[in-house]
Amino acid sequence: MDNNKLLAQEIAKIAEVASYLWQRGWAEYNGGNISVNVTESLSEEERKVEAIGDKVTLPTILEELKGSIFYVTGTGKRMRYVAQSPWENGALIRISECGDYFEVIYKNCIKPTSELPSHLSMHNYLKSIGRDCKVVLHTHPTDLVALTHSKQWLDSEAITNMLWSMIPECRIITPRGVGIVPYQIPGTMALANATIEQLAKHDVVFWEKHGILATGRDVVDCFDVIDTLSKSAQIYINAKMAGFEPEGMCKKDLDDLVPAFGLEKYYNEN
Ligand code: 2HA
Ligand code: ZN
Repeated sequence: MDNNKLLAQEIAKIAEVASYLWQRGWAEYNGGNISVNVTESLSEEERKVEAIGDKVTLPTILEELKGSIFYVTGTGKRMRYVAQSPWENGALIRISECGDYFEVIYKNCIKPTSELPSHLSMHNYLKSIGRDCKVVLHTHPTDLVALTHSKQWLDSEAITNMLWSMIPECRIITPRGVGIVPYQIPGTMALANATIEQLAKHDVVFWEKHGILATGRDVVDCFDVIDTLSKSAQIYINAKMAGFEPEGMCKKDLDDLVPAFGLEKYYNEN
């Protein structure tokens, strides 16, 4: 595993994104967590290495993730240190062949994020509906969390349309819009289940008064999605601070992006 270049590339991208989360001010204290399915980066042999940690029972059987391997950030670890030393602040875990427990297999026996059961249930769900998802990224962007403190924006359609209408890129990068989950205690399966409900229709979910969760194929892409949503929120908030209501792109300008950028496929699902 020490000489696996594909794995090293994945881990380098995770470290890169962890540094962005810290630099952006989205990762105070131990805020945020990352899980990435790296199974395809490992050889058959590497997938079978002996565990270095105990078996930890999962709350539900993960049918879709049997034998899968994830890099996960560690519980209580700081993103700024994940950026510097991903193997001191995260580990590879393997889901058992029956999908009923996980165990740490590499490189240090780091205890995974408190959100691990919820991340895994999201990976499991997205795989079950055929969505090409390898990454769950959770972070605390100040501007986006600020919006979730207003009842006005705790509405998926309202906040999606507002954020989309600030810059064209926003709709292009989040064609399924954003889902909203009312406040729940962090790390609970209640929060995970409410998030999964929203992931059926969206790739990005806002957790009221807490943070954002993005899912996708690539950890850098997930960062870009949150970064673009944050840019829209900053434009909105800046206009409000300057004392005017931002006009926003009109519906026609937003709708014209659909054929121009081939977004129809996202609206013809189900
Ligand atoms: O890992 O952000 O939601 C710390 C958190 C929990
Ligand atoms: Zn959080």
